[in-house]
Amino acid sequence: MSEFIEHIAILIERGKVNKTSPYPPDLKEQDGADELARQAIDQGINPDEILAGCILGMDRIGEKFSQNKAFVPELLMAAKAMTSAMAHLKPFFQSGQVKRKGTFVVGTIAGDLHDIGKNLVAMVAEGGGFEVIDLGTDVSAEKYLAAIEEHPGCMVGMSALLTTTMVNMEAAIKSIKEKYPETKIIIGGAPVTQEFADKIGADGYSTDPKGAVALLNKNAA
Ligand code: B1M
Repeated sequence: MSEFIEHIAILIERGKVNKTSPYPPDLKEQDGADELARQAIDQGINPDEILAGCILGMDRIGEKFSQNKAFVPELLMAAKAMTSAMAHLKPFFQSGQVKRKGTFVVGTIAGDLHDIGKNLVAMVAEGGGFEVIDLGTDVSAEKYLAAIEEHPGCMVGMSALLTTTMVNMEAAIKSIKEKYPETKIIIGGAPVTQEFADKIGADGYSTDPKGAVALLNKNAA
């Protein structure tokens, strides 16, 4: 990996969005992921290589988050930096020049309005090279089914933060598996456990965004 791409990875890991961003204080007035991604494209660096640098940065902060060495604000800033770099790569994705690993339809389950964890999973998945279709919160089985119909071959993610709503995952999984038995479904959220995931027929469970992306990678392979 070139020094330039490693620099982009570091800026994303550190959550440095652009030159005017005051965060992190030690990088004040320095170029951020936004400027570096633009410069990389202008220099003719392959967009795949730029994306790999972005993913590496998100991967590193995701790992720190999993180990409790980084926290939600840092993950959010890294995701923001990643988004600013991705904006420059979007035209290449849209033209099909850069291949996404797959499509990930994600939402917070019916009855549940908590979305911070789900948003983190969505951001890290996008950083991990997946196209993310975020259905938002309070997502019914019907809404998941409509999204699967619209995105054939997608994987599905469900998040729940309440003991009263996690049970709604079971019915949603049942509906999806009845109509689209091949669809891989992963679940997570504070009250969810591996035991619960096994019981309701989910294909995977993760405690954090990094683990969720590892499951996506496994199922996309
Ligand atoms: Co609510 N709330 N809340 N709340 N809230 C909890 C969850 C609660 C534990 C607080 C408490 O009582 N101690 C409690 C649930 C109790 C229970 O069911 N056992 C609770 C309650 C009761 C409620 C209401 C019922 C309160 C009321 O109105 N009486 C109500 C319900 C509304 C509804 O959803 N219908 C309610 C409302 C709210 C707010 C709207 C005020 C707000 C949500 C704002 C928002 O999300 N935009 C809120 C908040 C902020 C919380 C707490 C404080 C924080 C949740 C959070 O965002 N954590 C929470 C208490 C707490 O956790 N300390 C609480 C940070 C987030 C990064 O973590 O979402 O767990 P989390 O995501 C993690 C992992 O779980 C994992 O990755 C993330 C990063 O590590 N993960 C996945 C998540 N989804 C995943 C999916 C995956 C894989 C991993 O694969 C697909």
